Amino acid sequence: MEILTEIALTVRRGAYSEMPALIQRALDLGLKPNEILNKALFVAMEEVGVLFREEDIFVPEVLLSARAMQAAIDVLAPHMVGETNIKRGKVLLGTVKGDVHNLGKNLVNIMLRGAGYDVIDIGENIAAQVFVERAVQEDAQIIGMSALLTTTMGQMAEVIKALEKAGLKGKVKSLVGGACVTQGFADKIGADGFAENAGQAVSKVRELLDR
Ligand code: B1M
Repeated sequence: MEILTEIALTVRRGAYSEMPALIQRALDLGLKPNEILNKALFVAMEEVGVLFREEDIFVPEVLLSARAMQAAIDVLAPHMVGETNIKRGKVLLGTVKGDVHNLGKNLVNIMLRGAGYDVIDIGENIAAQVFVERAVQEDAQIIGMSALLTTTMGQMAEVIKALEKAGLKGKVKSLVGGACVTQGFADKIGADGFAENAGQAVSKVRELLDR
């Protein structure tokens, strides 16, 4: 079986313990991390999402698939992070309150670090006020928020309101992303930037810091 197909199937089966050796084999064969992400891991998670929506699988199976994907990301991460000593700026990153999805956020983290940014990942289910407090504590120039649920994306607006209330809107920039988030939504809530994927998050951060 072709290795990318094997990786996708392994994510779907949620066989996380098989993942590190499989990803290493793909890297040894000369496949690039981006190819593995785009042609196997993302494709598999999309399929998992469809199976879940159609109730062919349930939360426990989805959790195993997520664990398999994280195991793959852990092996890929050192190959995605470039060697750089230049610190270009600091980004505070988290998944908004009510939301525990973290794979996309973790990828954004890896890509930003790879591009030379300092990243403080404050985790998942983070309240608006905590985003702002930690940004001040850490002296971050950008707050990056991830949301995967239509029921939690509104929390991004709460973070922006909290920034406004603290007199920090414009000083600390906001970047939003996640499967349910769009440029239109970002504009509506007054976010400074929107990125569709982890690669785009890097160019957006660069753009926001240059502004
Ligand atoms: Co959930 N889930 N889930 N889930 N889950 C979705 C999102 C869903 C679309 C599935 C479906 O119905 N087809 C659906 C949401 C529907 C909606 O709101 N419209 C859903 C639901 C309903 C739920 C629960 C409510 C289910 C339940 O309990 N009944 C529940 C909610 C829990 C909660 O958060 N409170 C739930 C739970 C879970 C698990 C815990 C089981 C697990 C998450 C485990 C984990 O993250 N560690 C899970 C998973 C895995 C998914 C799917 C299948 C995959 C998500 C994923 O990790 N994708 C998902 C279906 C789907 O998205 N197709 C689904 C891979 C990841 C790399 O992509 O996060 O989109 P993504 O990140 C992308 C971009 O969006 C972007 O970059 C990444 C790519 O480069 N990006 C950013 C992300 N964040 C960014 C931030 C940026 C910039 C770009 O700047 C700061």
